[in-house]
Amino acid sequence: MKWISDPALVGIAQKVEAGERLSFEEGLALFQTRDLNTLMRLADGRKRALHGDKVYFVHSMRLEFTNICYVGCTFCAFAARKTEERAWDYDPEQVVAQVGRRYLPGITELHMSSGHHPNHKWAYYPEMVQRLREAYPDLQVKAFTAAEIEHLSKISKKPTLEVLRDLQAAGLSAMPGGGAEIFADRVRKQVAKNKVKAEKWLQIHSEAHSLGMRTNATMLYGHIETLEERLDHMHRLRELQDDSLARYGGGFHAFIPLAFQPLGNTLAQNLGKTDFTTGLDDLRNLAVARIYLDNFPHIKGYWVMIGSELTQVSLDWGVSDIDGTIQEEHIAHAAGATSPMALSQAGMIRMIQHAGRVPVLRDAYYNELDTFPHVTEAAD
Ligand code: V47
Repeated sequence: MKWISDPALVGIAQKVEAGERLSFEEGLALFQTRDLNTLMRLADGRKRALHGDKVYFVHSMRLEFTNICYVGCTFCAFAARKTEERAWDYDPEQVVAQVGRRYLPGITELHMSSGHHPNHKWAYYPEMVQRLREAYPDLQVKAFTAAEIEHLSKISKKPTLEVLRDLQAAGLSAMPGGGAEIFADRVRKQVAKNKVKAEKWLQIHSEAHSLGMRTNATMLYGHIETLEERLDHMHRLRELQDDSLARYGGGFHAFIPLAFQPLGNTLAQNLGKTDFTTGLDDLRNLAVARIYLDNFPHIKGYWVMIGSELTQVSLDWGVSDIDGTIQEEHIAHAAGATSPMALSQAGMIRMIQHAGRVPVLRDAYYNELDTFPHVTEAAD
């Protein structure tokens, strides 16, 4: 390991290469090091030990059924009030029609998360899932963040476990990882004070795991959080994943860092911030996640928020999944994301192949549907 220039990483590198778990202090040393070459190599080693050259993606569709939301998270530029011209709100029939508008043959995953609508009744949600499953039986519905599940528990007056059970019975396949933001109280109070508390977010995911439902976890970084708070966030997820694996034999599929998009939201305005996260911060964050979250199968590079060029580079930094084709995305784009609204399957395959990796088309359950060849030439 003669390439290691930071003495603080020598012992850590030995542990990572032996497949041993890192302590909080060691995780922090990874965040603080300037020896990014070693960080990259360690993350890539872990990724290769798990998945070899494979990189996963899904042919997917995104739908936000409403942007009307009463919660008021300060980082959000997506939420609208009912009276605003840019507000939308689809009833279950319109949701099915919107899916029809975006549908392409071969799409397997429908990812939905939306605002906390002040007036929808509980029955709206299972009905929407059921109608979607009837109209598109091959679509796997990954929907409702833990924050939304808590909202549904309030309006239905049912415990969150029962809400999840009912939605699963209606056809819900999996849960996305949104609404996690940063778990630390100091930050949460400033960015999402009216939203689900950290403990409840974790409890809801644990409940979903107990029902055999797989979920994801996100972390919104690049605003007011410290590196310790990022690692604390990962630490709490690692603990829950240990517990879910031990008790239910499955838990989180993927961890997805979400780079703060700084336009059109009050958090950025109050901070006087107009700059996006830097490329190396994005890569470092992904690499630390890959190493620290040793019980997570996948770390996702989310091209919508970090761009497809950096996502391609991130395949050397521990990333094993690049989400999906998406079709239309509104949450990040409302806050200034400059990425396209969608990628084609061919574009995703090319991105992975030209990084020297093997593209694997998956579905929402991570079943492998197709594998594309390894290419040695970077040119078309
Ligand atoms: O919950 C909102 C975040 C999330 C901003 O599970 C912002 O596979 C950055 O959860 N800057 C929605 N982030 C997206 C999400 C997601 C994305 C990709 C894959 C998966 C998955 C989940 O976006 C929200 C919130 O945490 N968000 N505003 C912003 N200005």
